[in-house]
Amino acid sequence: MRVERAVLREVPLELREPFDTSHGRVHVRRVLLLTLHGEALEGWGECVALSDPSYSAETTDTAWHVLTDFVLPRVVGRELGGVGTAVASGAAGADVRARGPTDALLEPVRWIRGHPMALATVEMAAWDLAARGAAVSLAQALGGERAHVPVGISVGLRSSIDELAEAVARCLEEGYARVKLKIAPGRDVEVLALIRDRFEDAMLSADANCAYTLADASRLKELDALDLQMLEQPFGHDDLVDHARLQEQLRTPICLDESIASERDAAAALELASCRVVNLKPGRVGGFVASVRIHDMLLAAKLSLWCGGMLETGIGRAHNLALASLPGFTLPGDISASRRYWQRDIVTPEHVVADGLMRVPTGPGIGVDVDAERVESLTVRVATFG
Ligand code: OSB
Ligand code: MG
Repeated sequence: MRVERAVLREVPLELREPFDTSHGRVHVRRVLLLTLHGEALEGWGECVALSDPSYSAETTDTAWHVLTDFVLPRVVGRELGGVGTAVASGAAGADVRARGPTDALLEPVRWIRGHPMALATVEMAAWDLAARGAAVSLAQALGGERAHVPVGISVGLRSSIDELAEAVARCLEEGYARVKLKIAPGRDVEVLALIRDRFEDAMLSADANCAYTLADASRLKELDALDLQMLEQPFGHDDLVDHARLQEQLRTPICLDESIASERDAAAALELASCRVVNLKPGRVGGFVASVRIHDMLLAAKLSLWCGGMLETGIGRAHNLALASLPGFTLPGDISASRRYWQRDIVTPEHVVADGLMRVPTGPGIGVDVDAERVESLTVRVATFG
């Protein structure tokens, strides 16, 4: 199938409540949505870059720049591969899955350094389009096996313990299998200890978003008493060595998020024993091909894996659900229901949680319908190619 046309839109969407982490607040999510058209079908991609360079170096605006000035003009008009053999599975399937339908499509942009989130927007939209072309679900195309995936929720920093405890109680009532709490220096051990006291049996984890250094090791070791499922990304976004040093001294498993920006980083983290768990976000590593390769590597090495989130709309959540249906994603992902962030999602049906599980869509491609009219009416800028 030829990719005949690409439409990139910026759609600012207000979160139901601001989301606070150790690196700042998000209230309006400036989402970039990409539509790839081919053979009267369309594939959707969502760029996960935040509006500021706090989580990673990319932003909504750098992604817009790279996509419109360098990527989309070179990709439109080119051939998209199929996903047929991947669905058939087996050794040949594994090979095709590892290269993906986008190998030839993205060949003219391989020289671009960095910008994985911008590139993943195209890569993932292309997988959606290719899966629709083959009339299979994205999950099937990627080699997914599960019809439902376990899901958790990420709770931002709160101004008081009571407010936080209330939020945790609500999440557990809503059925989330795991609750992740954001932490920051001065808002860590004592807060988590109080929450642990109130929710003795809950599966809890903590995410520091790079807010500590090795000098905080003794403080972080106090977390071992709290029976956390994991401690996510305590140290720098590009660190693997200090994480390995901390993991040696810590019983709580370390989970890396920001530090795993590529397949190479995942291999280095394995070699150095920097973590026991990985939070894989397809946008952060450049898309599904890299994600599936990392998945296969970590599964073989018996590391635990789960799919993270980036405050996505229902489009990005559908991509994540498809990925999380692969067998190596054994821990609950940060794949919360549409209503967690949105008054009204831009897809139907909305994503819902029941008993700690979310259904993986089975329709063609991402398996949800995009409310194109609403997207159009919310669009603040648009760029069309082809
Ligand atoms: O560190 O996992 C993170 C949101 C934005 C940027 C980074 C992170 C997060 C989350 C929320 O924790 C995940 C989600 O619910 O989408
Ligand atoms: Mg994180």
